[in-house]
Amino acid sequence: MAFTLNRRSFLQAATAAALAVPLAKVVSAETGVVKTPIDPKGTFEDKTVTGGICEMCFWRCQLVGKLRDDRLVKLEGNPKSIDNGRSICARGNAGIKYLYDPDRLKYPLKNVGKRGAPVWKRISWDEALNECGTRLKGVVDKYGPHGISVFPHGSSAKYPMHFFERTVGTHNVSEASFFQCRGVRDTAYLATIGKAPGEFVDMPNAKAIMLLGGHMGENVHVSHIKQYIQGLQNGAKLIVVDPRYSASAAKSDIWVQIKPGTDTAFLLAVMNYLVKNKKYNAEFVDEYGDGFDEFAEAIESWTPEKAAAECDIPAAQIKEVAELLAANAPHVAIHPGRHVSWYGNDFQRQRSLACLTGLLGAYYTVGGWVPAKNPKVGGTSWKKKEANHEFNLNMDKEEEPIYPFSPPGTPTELIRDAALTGKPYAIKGCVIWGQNPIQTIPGQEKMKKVLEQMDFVMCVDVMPTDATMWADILLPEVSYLERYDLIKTGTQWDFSKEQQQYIAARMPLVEPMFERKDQVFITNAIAKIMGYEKDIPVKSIEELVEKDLAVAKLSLAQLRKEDGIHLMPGKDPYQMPEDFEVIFFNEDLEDYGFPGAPTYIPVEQPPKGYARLLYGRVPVHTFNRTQNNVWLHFAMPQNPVWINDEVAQKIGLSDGDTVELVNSEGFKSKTTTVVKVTPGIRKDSVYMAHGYGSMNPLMSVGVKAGIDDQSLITKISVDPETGAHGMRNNFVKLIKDGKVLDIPA
Ligand SMILES: Nc1nc2c(c(=O)[nH]1)N[C@H]1C(S)=C(S)[C@@H](COP(=O)(O)OP(=O)(O)OC[C@H]3O[C@@H](n4cnc5c(=O)[nH]c(N)nc54)[C@H](O)[C@@H]3O)O[C@H]1N2
Ligand SMILES: Nc1nc2c(c(=O)[nH]1)N[C@H]1C(S)=C(S)[C@@H](COP(=O)(O)OP(=O)(O)OC[C@H]3O[C@@H](n4cnc5c(=O)[nH]c(N)nc54)[C@H](O)[C@@H]3O)O[C@H]1N2
Ligand code: SF4
Ligand SMILES: [Mo]
Repeated sequence: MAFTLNRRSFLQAATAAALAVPLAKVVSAETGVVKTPIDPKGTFEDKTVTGGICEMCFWRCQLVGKLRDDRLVKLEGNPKSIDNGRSICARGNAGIKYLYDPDRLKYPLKNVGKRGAPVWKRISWDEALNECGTRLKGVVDKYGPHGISVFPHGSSAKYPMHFFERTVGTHNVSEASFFQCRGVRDTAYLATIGKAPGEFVDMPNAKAIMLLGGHMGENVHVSHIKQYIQGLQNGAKLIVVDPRYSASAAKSDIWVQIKPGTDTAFLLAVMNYLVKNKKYNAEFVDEYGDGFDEFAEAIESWTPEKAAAECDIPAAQIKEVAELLAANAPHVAIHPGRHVSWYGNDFQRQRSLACLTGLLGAYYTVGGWVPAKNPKVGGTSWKKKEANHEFNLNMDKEEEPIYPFSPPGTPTELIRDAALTGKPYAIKGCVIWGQNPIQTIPGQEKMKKVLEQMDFVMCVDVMPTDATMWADILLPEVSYLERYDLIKTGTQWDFSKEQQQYIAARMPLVEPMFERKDQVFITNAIAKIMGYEKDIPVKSIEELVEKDLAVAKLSLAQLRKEDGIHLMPGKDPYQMPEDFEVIFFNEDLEDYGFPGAPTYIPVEQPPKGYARLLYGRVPVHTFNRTQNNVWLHFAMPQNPVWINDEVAQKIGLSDGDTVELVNSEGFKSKTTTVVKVTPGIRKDSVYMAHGYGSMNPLMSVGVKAGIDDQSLITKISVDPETGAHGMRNNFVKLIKDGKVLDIPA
């Protein structure tokens, strides 16, 4: 493979003094302890292997790996990458600890205890696959294909998801990336500009950037962070709307410390101010806008003063934000956000962001919203059979959609309610693949009941987690460093540079260890037993990747020659499609009984004595999936709960105090964490990082570290247009030394 670095030539260049130190044993004069400075085993030849693609999170940075004696000793960004380049984040770096984590799943396991309190027995792949196939077939035979539910996430879950959805024929698929993450964003922009927005903001060239609840720097996606930093370095003004003094707020020119849940009111007032003061881009709106007059009329009551009262911020600040955006338009990057499942009123907020971008004329323009134009590759997978709408839970009796702006799949709550009531039909089979529904979906106890009533639960994972405890059969998958996988495409994100596109396919950096298998092997074997052998599209994961690459006239062999990344000339990023329009007032929405113009829907406020529970990312973890990683764990072993300093003082809490949390519905945290006392959070809210507080004893590092925010998110709220979850409607008190502390108003 390319770039083979020679360790020996490095050593030759080292100083004589350094070489004079024997590589054998060094005995410390003080302690007498024998130390081996460098393990002298092996050849000292580090081999660099290319073609890696990270999946410590879903951004999929391109990697190279350094191998010593066939063991991966270091991960780095692929120098050829025009995406992340040589950089990877803390989590990406810690991938080697993930790969070699001794707690990882190694063999197929059968639960001979109870779901939730498993007793594991090692079984053979034949036995495991046979059990999965026959039990799932049993469910299909008895209840129909719709009797199966699927909870997938991640690149390896696509192939099995398509099998169950397209070939077996169940609609009951709930993807975490849609219903608990960005689905609302995608469909709200679809309803406004006809396209899901990604995170396509030309931040490097923006004169102003606005982040609404996005906290870049804590939320880390390498190339995206590079764009953001480049924008700031180039002098972009930064507006951050966040109830908390986030990493982004710390870099902002204007920090809007908004009252949680009121963002739509804020955005309506900003837009109304622009319209009333004729500071919007009238030329752009005339040319590309649709329904502008109805829109302007619908939002006209939103004066800065009215929104200021609702959002608990100064009216002058709303005007300041509007003026700053207008002064820099159209070169303004209004970030569409990513995790947008906040309150169950989220579609309206996302529509507002899309309309604001339109008012500023900031689509397909320097520094505005500019979608990546990626190269085409194939999409080989299971063939779609005719959809059977009769069993689509998102259709009512009149065949009208319940959530007409739902992202693909079925809203999670519809699946869970059907499973629990048996109406309109029973759901008795469950496939969990790369998702942790116990900690990802609100209503943990509800999720457990859903799993309890299943006839059969299978789970495919790489680690033991809180979700794997609910499996009857638990299958170990090869990790992202041990497998071939889906293709990643992208473009040069810095539009001031020569435009290029790239194609990369994930290739293993090391051989699979133990008995771990890949998605195609597992899915095909189950499909065969279930009677779908003739539908199987490919025999191996390599064949799947080869077929997809062939569409771009590429192959794995060719990619290997090109150090894992194929580069090609790019397109003009600012070229706008001919039929582009911004739908300010959407009549389809009206036809379905929703407001045609963005509308503010207030949320419930904390009851007396409680604070709202907010959550978000930390740089060194990805949800729960990295909690057992020894490097990342020690970088941030628990998730301190942020509390306002004045509030803390009143209730007698000091920085570092150990606390538990209890919510207004009586659910108490199962573990403890510490308090972070800070002026950087509003008095009506507390904040903690998501993903902590695992309860699986097989996670020897991450178990019971910090508090699981999801265990306190028990109030279920659902966005009426999309069916996606809202998750910030829960209210908590803190408990210290057994004493429940009331949060002062
Ligand atoms: N309370 C709360 N809930 C949230 C969020 C929040 O901030 N707070 N965030 C939401 C968001 S934005 C998202 S995207 C979702 C994420 O939700 P999930 O995708 O469920 O997040 P993870 O906790 O990473 O769980 C993923 C599971 O996949 C496993 N896994 C990792 N790699 C592989 C692999 O290669 N193969 C297989 N088979 N399994 C693998 C992990 O071990 C883990 O069990 O959560 C959402 N839910
Ligand atoms: N390190 C790291 N990076 C990640 C991930 C990870 O797990 N770890 N996950 C990736 C994924 S899948 C996603 S979806 C993104 C998510 O990243 P983001 O889209 O940035 O979402 P969150 O982390 O949920 O954002 C939480 C922020 O919203 C603020 N907030 C809370 N309530 C409100 C409110 O009512 N109004 C406003 N304006 N702000 C509010 C919080 O204070 C916090 O600063 O991150 C991605 N990047
Ligand atoms: S942002 Fe970090 S964790 Fe995510 S893919 Fe890139 S290196 Fe990996
Ligand atoms: Mo997400």
